[in-house]
Amino acid sequence: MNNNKSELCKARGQYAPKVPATLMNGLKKVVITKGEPTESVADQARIRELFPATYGAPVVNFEVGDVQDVRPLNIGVVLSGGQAPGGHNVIAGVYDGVKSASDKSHVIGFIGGPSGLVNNEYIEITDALMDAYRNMGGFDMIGSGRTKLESEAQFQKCIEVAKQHQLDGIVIIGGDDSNTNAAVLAEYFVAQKVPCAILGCPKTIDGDLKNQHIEASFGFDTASKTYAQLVGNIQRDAASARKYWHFIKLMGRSASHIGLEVALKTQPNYCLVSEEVEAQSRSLTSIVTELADIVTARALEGKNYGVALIPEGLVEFIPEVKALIRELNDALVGVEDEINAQKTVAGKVAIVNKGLTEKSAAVLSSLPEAIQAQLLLDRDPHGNVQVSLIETEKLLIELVAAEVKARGNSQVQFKALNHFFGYEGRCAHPSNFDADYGYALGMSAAVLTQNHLTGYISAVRNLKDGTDKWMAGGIPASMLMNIERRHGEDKPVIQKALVDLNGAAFKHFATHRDAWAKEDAYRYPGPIQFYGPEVLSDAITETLRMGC
Ligand code: FBP
Repeated sequence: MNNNKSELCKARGQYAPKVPATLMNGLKKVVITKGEPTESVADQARIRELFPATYGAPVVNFEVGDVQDVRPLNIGVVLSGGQAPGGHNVIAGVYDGVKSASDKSHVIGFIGGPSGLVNNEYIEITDALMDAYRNMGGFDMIGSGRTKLESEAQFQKCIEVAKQHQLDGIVIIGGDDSNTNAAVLAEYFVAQKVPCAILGCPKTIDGDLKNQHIEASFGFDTASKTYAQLVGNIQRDAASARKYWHFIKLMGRSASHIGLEVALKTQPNYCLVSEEVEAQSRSLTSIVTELADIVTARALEGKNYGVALIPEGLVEFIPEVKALIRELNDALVGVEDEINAQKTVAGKVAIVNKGLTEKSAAVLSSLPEAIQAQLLLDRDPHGNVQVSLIETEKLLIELVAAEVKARGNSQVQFKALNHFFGYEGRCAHPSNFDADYGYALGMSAAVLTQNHLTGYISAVRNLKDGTDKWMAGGIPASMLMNIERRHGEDKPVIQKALVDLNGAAFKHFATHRDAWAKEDAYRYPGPIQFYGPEVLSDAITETLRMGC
């Protein structure tokens, strides 16, 4: 436990998260109401077949009322995947929730993510430990990991662990893949008649775990506000120094929600939205041409500076690179040792080329060597390309510089700096929104456990309105499932939410971007405010405000 607390940490430790009215009086005063049976978002017959025990469960809402069956609860919590501000508050919500039912309740935290659950590596959460992490960023209280729960042997170990600790519930706090794992585990536990609820909580800074029922994932608010502050600062520097273009890659593995949100907050000269790139089948060349056009037009107005935002996942949405990555994922299988033994990138490429079509081999060889090397790196345990390691911002600078040079206009001075804002935002102090939202999600998970509900994801809705109007409850995870092709197999997975090109947020951006490219319409959001006028301290994201 770190006792070297800054003044802000001390002050934030005292912050009491605001909770929806139904959760205000603890677990003894929350009853549930159940809606109609539900269906999955797609592939209903197949999902029903794969989740016979948990499919069709109703949406659950909470109401204030007296609970008859109040008992101590034991819950295990797991943090899964990338850090997101608000994670410690989910644990605090679970902790305070079960303690409000009985002071004999226990919470244990599994260490290092799902592997901690499988290997029974855990820590008892005490008052002192919990108090040290209330409203703090990061996941360092228990750590996180990306181990995929998929094998029967892992599930069996989870059962042994649940029985050993007499757990009433296990709460898996994660993104779409982790919540999918939670749903599969819930189904397995029911089939094996293990009376321990398995619940999910929507976490990810990427903002892509949302739908009609889950309005946002926690972490998106703080991360996008942190990046917006940094982008605003750079815009001011660019407008002051008037000598650099700044190419800024923003985290967000697949979807461009973060890029779009930051663009709405800061109004930069350029922002790519990967979903649009894919929808329009845009090539890398066309992106470079467009950027070079903007650089040139601004230079002719005497503005040899600007700011361009690039979503982290871009390369996977450019059709020719997407096809290349798909082929690489197969071509890399079985030749890892041979590739690792090669000392040069050219040597590695020569090996992998044997498994590529002529077109993809040509795309690979057209990329700078550093990018080739990054594309050949190992995939994460869920099979994802590690896009945070691919330096798309440098690639674009290199290609735009070459294009500008080829055009030969001496008025255009293209000097560019690259930035990647990713890890800077994932562990920031949670905004009030994420502190409140995470806490409410955790408490909701405790209520679901109290009611023996399994295979649910904690859900808090009406997030656009103040916390007093928030509605807490649970959504059956099977409702969010569809079948997708993963590693050559059809798998049930929670649908990832990409940017809706017909949504208000994207439309606002699309309407204004041409003006933003020419003028300096920069906005400077400044740092997250924790205190002071609510319009500042409790501001929600543009994405949420616009209902996207
Ligand atoms: P989750 O989907 O697990 O929330 O992680 C999101 C993320 O922060 C992405 O934005 C990023 O591409 C990735 O994690 C980075 O992964 P790692 O934590 O392994 O560096």
